[in-house]
Order: sequence, then C-alpha cells, then structure tokens
Amino acid sequence: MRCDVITLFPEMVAPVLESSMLKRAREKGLLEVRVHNLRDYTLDKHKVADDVPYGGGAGMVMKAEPIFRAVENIRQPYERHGEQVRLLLPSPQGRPFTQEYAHQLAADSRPLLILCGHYEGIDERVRVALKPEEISIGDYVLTGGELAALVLIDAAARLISGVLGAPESLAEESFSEPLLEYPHYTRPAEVRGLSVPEVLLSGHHEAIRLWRRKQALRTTQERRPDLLKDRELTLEDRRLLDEIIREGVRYAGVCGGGG
Ligand code: 4GY
Repeated sequence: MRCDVITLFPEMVAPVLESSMLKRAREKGLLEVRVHNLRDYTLDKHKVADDVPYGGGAGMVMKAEPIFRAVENIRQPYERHGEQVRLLLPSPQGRPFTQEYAHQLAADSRPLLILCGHYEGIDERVRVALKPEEISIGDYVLTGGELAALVLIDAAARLISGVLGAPESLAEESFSEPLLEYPHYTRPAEVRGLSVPEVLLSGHHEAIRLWRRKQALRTTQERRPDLLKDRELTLEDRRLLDEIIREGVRYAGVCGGGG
C-alpha cells in the first residue's frame, strides 16, 4: 500500500507512522507513506497557504493554487509510470468510512493521495477541479484532516496481508463479521479477586467457541442492535440469542453512558 499525505502540519502525521504496527508495516515494505508539506508548494516568499474568505466571515480558507501544485507534483512521477492515483479528502461532508471502505482502500493497487484540509476549509475550486473522493470518519469536526488521514491509513494498512501477526484474528474480528468482540482474558487466572470464566480454562474448544460466539452476540445485541437487525442468523446464533434474551440484560452499554 502506497500513500502520499499533503499537509500543513507534517509533524502531526510523522510520529504516528513511526510507531507500533504502522512502523513495522513500513519496515517490512508493506506500507509506504510519504508526507509532503503543503508550504513547499506555495509560490510567495512567506509561503502563505491560507487566506481570508471571500464574502467575509470567521477563519481562514486554504488557498487552491498550492494544493493544485502539490497534487500535480506528487502525481507526476506516478503518471509517468502509467499509474493513476486515488485522491482522498477527509471531511465531515464525505462518504462514511466503514470497515468495508477500509478493505476497499487496502485492496486498491493505486497509490492513495490524501489531502488534509485545515482551518474553515479549502477553496471550493479544489473540489471542482480535482474531484477528490471525500471520506468522513464520523459526524464530528476535527481541527484538520490529519487525524482522519491517519485513521484511514491505519484501518487500511492492518488489512494488508502480513501486517498483523496472526491472519486468523482478522478473519474472525468484529465488523468484518460484523459482530462486536467477545471478552478477552490473559494470565494470571485470578487478578484482584477477579477470575477468568471457567470454560476458557477447560480446553474444550467447541465449548469455548460457543461461549465466545454467545458473548459476541450478547454484546452486539445490547450495545449495537442495529448490527443484528435485518441479518440472516444461523440456527446456532438464533439459539444463542434466545438464551441471551431469556437471561436478560447484564450490561446497560451506551444507554448508561453519554446519552
Ligand atoms: N469528521 N472526517 C473529518 C474532519 C476536519 C476543515 C476540512 C471528519 O474526516 N475528516 O472533521 N476534518 C476538516 C476541517 C477542513 C477538514
């Protein structure tokens, strides 16, 4: 997976790429990310990349010309090799980012060119001329597109074969399924008086599989019933859900939180 990021704040992006899984993916050559400072594509001596909005109002707007120059310069070497780039613009106006969308980015052979906006927004003529694919990571407003760009890269990169340790953890994980995760435990068997569910110590693989499936269904039913709605259930899932419903709600989930 190849990625180019255009930003006014490269120092926001670089350290995340130099940590943990993304760092390892890059070291293995599975992920290649280059960060470009938009200021390097300005033409005036003060390297100004923003200006006041026409029509008045608060805040600043990112100028179109430096963005055009950056995109053209970064695209050029790819196009000389007969490659198209996929231009992405993280913004709250974009198409909602999902696990399926992440798979789609990871599977694309084209390099991703991610344009990070800042301030009040970018000059509309960038959208008109470059027709970037706008992606939203959620219904909230960030100070800029950098964190969203990192979310896209992170979610897509971990789907590349070889980036994660065990490929089976990808196959069974939540949202690919899409079910929420079952609870996890590691040693010791007791911590602060809290024990591990017996079944997980039993060595009965089928019983463990069923227990985990039931927990995943329970959490999903309680916290995200929308994920189960309109979904074909296997007979096994139907039976496990019936058990769960008979046992009653154990966790109030999001209802007890922010709402
Ligand atoms: N939400 N999803 C988001 C965002 C900040 C003004 C354009 C989001 O993806 N990006 O909030 N981005 C804005 C700030 C310029 C980007």
